[in-house]
Amino acid sequence: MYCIKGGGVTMRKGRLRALIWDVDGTLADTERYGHRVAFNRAFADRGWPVQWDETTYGRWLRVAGGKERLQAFLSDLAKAGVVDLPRDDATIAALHQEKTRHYLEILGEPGAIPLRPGVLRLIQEARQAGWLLAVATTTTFENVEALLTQAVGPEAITWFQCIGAGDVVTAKKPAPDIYHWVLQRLQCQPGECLAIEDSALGLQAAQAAGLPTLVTVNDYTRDDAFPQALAVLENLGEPHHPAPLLWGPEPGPVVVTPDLLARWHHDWLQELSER
Ligand code: XBP
Ligand code: MG
Repeated sequence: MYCIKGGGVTMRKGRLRALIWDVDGTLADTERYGHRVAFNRAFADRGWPVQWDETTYGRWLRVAGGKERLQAFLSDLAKAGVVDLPRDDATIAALHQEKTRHYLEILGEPGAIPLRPGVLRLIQEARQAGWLLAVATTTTFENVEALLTQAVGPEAITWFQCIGAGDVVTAKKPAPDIYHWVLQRLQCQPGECLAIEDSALGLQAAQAAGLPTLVTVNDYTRDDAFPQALAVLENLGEPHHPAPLLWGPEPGPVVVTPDLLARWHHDWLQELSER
């Protein structure tokens, strides 16, 4: 392992040995019919005259973290003179707990929110390759556990050596803190890992921690800007259904495998060292 400098970050160059996964939008399309609906049910329970339609919710995704999103939204409504609802810390925390309960209920329905194409395959192939697996997410730990359990089974969470979730750090994405937290626990250097994200906020967080980052877009993030991503894809692809590549080091479509990632990762570090 040796040190290289480039793109404003210093990293130890090494072989790829860990995948760090974002959750919402990356492992699964959870926002539109999961989190959004859960927030709306929590508003309705209180009789509050607010609801997020699909488009408006998409705009509020620029604020990462459920509690932070609620706080920003309610402050905005008050500032605009629409409605002045309670938004002290205790109310936000209670409202967010109610939202989490609704979200877990939604995930409790069988087949509620499937994993995105290629996710389970790549997780299994990465395990076979002996790579470490981790999660770096803004969402609450129980949500990650429930998502993996309903989509795969109770064993899935144990495949991950480290789950960085929710309030384990105070500064949420786009701050790099959650990635630093995970890297420290994995005892890995950024240059030995690869992050998989779906949004500009997530990409910024991973890159600020020095991580090469693959992006799989969804309908809420398709128009985000993804400068310096390793590649930008529709999804991770399956052998019978390779994924269109929106931007990347080679022409698509592709099926993202450990071999492909190891090659892209190697070339990315090589290029960084030559800058
Ligand atoms: C996405 C988020 C989350 C969820 C809500 O996180 O911003 O805040 O929308 O989850 P990521 P909570 O893409 O990092 O997985 O309400 O549990 O915060
Ligand atoms: Mg995300």
